[in-house]
Amino acid sequence: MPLRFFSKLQSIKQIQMESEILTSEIKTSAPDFSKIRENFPTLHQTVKGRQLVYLDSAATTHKPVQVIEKIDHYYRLQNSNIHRGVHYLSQLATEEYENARIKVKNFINASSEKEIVFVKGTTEGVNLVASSYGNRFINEGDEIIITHMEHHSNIVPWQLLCERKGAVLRVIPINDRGELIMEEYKKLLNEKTKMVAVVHASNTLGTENPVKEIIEEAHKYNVPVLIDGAQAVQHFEVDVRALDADFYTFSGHKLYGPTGIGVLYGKKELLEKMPPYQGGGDMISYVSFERTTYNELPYKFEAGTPHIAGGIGLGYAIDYVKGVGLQAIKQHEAALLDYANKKLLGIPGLTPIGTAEKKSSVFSFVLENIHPHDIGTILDVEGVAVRTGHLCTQPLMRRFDVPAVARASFGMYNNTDDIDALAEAILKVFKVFG
Ligand code: 7TS
Repeated sequence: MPLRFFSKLQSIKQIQMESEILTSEIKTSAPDFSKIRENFPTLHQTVKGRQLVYLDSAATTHKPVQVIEKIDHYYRLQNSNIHRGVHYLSQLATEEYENARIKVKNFINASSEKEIVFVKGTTEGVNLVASSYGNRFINEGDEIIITHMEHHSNIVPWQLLCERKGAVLRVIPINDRGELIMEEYKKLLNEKTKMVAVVHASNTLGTENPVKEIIEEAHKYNVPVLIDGAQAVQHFEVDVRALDADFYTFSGHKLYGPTGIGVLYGKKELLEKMPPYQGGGDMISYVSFERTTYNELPYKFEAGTPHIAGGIGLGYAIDYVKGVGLQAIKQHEAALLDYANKKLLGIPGLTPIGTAEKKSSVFSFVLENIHPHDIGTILDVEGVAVRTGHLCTQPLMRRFDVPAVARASFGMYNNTDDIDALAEAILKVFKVFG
């Protein structure tokens, strides 16, 4: 190994060790969430002259400095294309990227890293399955079951497939609290069902769906199930094998990692049967003008140069989340939601949207006679960042008979002061609108 590379490798190893020390430090003692907040530089700034209060983590989470530094480090010292170079940097980048895949595998307890396909995000994960599995195995008259609370990214890819194939979309209804009506689901399942695609936790309602039971029911008909975990993996532990999920997809940027990278988990036997999603470099084994054979899993589904820094960054985001501990994060966020319920539900004229018994840390609401966009604008002046609109769940807006909602969503770095600031800002909204 050339000397100058050796010294860089030493520094890389040192940074890795430091990161491990940091995460093990957090883990051995109960995490101090006020200290954790200090790790997120974006939060420590003023917006329009006010201290930023960030309550939009369901849209995207901020990134801890540990992840930002790793990405910076990658571009400074390791940048290279992967899977194709014998040179040192290429091998190093490949090792880091593949190591991230192993971290993902362990994070969701998949059986093999071959089952971990890197994609752009949840949206691409669903599109991959709808295109590849759907084109091969779903035909005219077949049925696909989704729920009334899906994000558009778990509706539209299936609709496109239905249009191509003449298949039919079926929708599991929800009750007024925003919970699935499981009896109706069981009635929808039949011999024609060829796929069930369900969100694990709703981005709008916060509802945590009983996905294990949903999967069990579908498997009675030998129907595969895709779980949209975009709002799950950052809030509680997910074990794809315990769930017996066939496909599970999530986005890195909602898990304290970079944008533009996500994961599609698929059971090996299913991925093996599926044709490639896109063609190009890296996904092939042999190419001639007459015939092409494809690479082994997971590369068969990863055409072209991937988001290398993103994959590596996601790996370190997973280290960070595991270092804090998902159990602790879950408890912390449940306490925040509890506090928000106590603080906000008492405000006259505020109606919550989504009151499921099992709920993750999302608080959507409407205010009497005030459009959610106006709420968002006033809150922004107060430095409080929430999301307003249909939240990419238009059918859900119609179900609750609202044009849009305002949504506060919490991450591990939020605290009760943030909720107090939100409550005060909501009172200002009422003042402004009389
Ligand atoms: N599924 C769910 C449940 C989501 O919440 C989102 C994004 C997606 C899929 C799509 O994820 P992407 O990373 O591929 O875009 N949800 C939101 C949201 O609630 N506000 O902004 C994005």
